[in-house]
Order: sequence, then C-alpha cells, then structure tokens
Amino acid sequence: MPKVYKTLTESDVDHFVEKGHIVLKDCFSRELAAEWREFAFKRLGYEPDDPTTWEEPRIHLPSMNRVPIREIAPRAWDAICDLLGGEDRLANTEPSWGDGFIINFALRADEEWESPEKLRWGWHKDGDFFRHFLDSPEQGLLTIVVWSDILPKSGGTFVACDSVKQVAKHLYANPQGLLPGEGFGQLVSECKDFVEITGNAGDVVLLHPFILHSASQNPSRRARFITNPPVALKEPMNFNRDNPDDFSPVEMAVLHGLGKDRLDFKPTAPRERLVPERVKRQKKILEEQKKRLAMG
Ligand SMILES: O=C(O)CCC(=O)C(=O)O
Ligand SMILES: [Fe+2]
Repeated sequence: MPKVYKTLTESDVDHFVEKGHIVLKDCFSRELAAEWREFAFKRLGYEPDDPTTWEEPRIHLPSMNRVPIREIAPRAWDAICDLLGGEDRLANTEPSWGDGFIINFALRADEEWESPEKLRWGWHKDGDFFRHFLDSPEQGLLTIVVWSDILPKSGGTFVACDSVKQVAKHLYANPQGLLPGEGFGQLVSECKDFVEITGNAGDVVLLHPFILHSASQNPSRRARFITNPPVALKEPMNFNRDNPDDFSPVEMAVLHGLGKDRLDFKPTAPRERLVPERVKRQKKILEEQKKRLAMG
C-alpha cells in the first residue's frame, strides 16, 4: 500500500530522497515578507534603495518577530511534518518562523563569479550548536525560507544535491560523533549535482539535514533575504523501525545513501550541546538594534 502523506506526493518524496531537497512555491504572504524586510532595513539603519548605505556584505540578524509556521504557511507545515514522519515526532509542538534574516547584500561582489561546481569556500552542513551523529535529532530538517525575490547570480544559496550520501557515510564511519565543521565541507569535492536556490518571496525549500550548501556571491545590488531555521526532532532518527513504512523520508534518504534497508545505529559517545559564537554575536546585534529603534 502506498504511504499516505498530508501534502507530498510519492514523486515529491522520491525527489527528496534522490536530490535531498524539495521546492514549494507560494507558501506564505508576500506582504508579510515586504513588511519584515522593511523593518530589517530600519533595524540596521540602512536605506533600502541605496546600496552605498549597506555596510555589511552579509549579515545574520537575530529575530524580533515570530509567527507559527502552521498559521502563515500551512502547506509548508504539512510538508515539514511529512518529511519528518508526522507531527508527533517534532520536538516543538508549535515551531515558528521569525525575521532573523540572513541578508546577502553584496557578498564578494567584486570578485569574478564562481559557479557551484567551482566554488571552494563556504560549504557546510548546518548545526553549529551540537555534536553530530548519524541519528542526531537537533537538526531534523533544514529549511530555507525565501523572503525576497532571488534571480540567478544574485546571492542564492548553492546546494550540493548529491551530498547526503557523502555526509551519511562520514557520520556512519564516526559513531563517536563530530564537531560542526569536522570534515564535512571538503566532502563537496565528491559531489557533481548542484543547484542555486532562486525563486520568489513566499517560496520555501525543505532540505535534508545532511545537505552541504554554501552562501554565494551577490553582485546584483539586490539584497537577498532568507531564513534557515532548523526543525528539531523529539527523538533521534531511527533506522531500524519494525515497520519499514514508518521510516520518515529523511531517514529513507540516509538509508538510501548508505545502500542499506535498515541499520541498528548507536552513538558511542554522549550527545553534546554547544554554544556557537553566532549566538553571542546576535545578542550584541539585538541590543544595538533595540537602541537604534528606541532613538526613532
Ligand atoms: O546565506 C546563505 O545563502 C546560506 C546561509 C547558510 O547556509 C547558513 O548561515 O548556515
Ligand atoms: Fe547553512
């Protein structure tokens, strides 16, 4: 019997297992996106129409506003639950999206443009806040929420579609766990299948937590806005479920990458939470922005 998903089709799931991501068009309001972008410029003290005022080439803001995903993007919410194996496997009962934008204003705008095949910097697996195991629950899914229209060669995130397998093999070989950045980025040299995340404000890209990706150059003079909130699982992934129909598509992709039908994986070292520099940086930015807003 084919499995029943809330919104995804079998072919969406096949695509996710093969290519490590799916693109969902027009999931939320463009008006909300415009409103939050405008507020972000205010917070930064930059002029939206004057790139000479954009001091930082790229910035990751803290959030000031939040809305439940279920409310603003019901189809994306259903797809998230589908990919993780159902709502009851999520750690948080009401995950939300905020305006903690990653804004690519003009990253390496003056350098010659490099395609993802050529790019040798920036490749990483997300999750700077925990020790990584094959079954880690902290980053159940990676999401790229698109808050501005993104044309080609305009700072869209580069994605290595065939990286899930490489990362799965690396984690399988290291059951003691790996720190963020420990040998992940260089696995991109094994990859051949790349895409650049373009699209419109309101689109959502759901990606496998193991996917390697990188920021890209933005010579377009248009500011590119995304957020990339993780969705956490309540329990570690389970590659040894009694009924194979109960494997989530994220688990299926890991097994597919390892060429196995099932796997009894056990970490050989304790799980560990880390406090990344990013969090300290963002606290400082938040204080600065509150001051700027209070001054009017
Ligand atoms: O800015 C981008 O396009 C990618 C950002 C990213 O992957 C990250 O901050 O983890
Ligand atoms: Fe990332």
